[in-house]
Amino acid sequence: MVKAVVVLKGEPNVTGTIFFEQQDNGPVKVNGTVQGLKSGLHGFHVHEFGDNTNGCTSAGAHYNPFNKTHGAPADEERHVGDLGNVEANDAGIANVAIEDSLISLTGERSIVGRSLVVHADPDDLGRGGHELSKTTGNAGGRLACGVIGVTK
Ligand SMILES: [Cu+2]
Ligand SMILES: [Zn+2]
Repeated sequence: MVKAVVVLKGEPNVTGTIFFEQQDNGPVKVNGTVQGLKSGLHGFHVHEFGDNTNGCTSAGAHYNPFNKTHGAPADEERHVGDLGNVEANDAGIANVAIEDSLISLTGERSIVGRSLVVHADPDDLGRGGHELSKTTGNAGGRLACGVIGVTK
């Protein structure tokens, strides 16, 4: 079993902690909470770099080692980092429970050392018809981020 964790920080009121777990080469379980959000959907992605030197901007683009187009988690054509959306309730809390088979905690699709980013707006999953739909899902600003690191 490999485990990883990320602490999300950014906009003063937006915080979160997300845990990752993977058994052998199985799917990665992604669980945790994000607080301080506007209610509704928020894009949720692994971005390329584990670099927060200039805030979440330094995290770069969506993690995309195979040069694909942006998509939904269930799509064949998607970035490895495309985890879709999390949904915040009326209290601004998103309870995250995702299982994803494309991200990994080891090997060539490893997300360890990269950033997890929560966005201001919904990810349109590539289907919005906006000029940014096929690269970012037009998910808007980066509210909070953090670097995914190995834990016990
Ligand atoms: Cu993103
Ligand atoms: Zn993407």
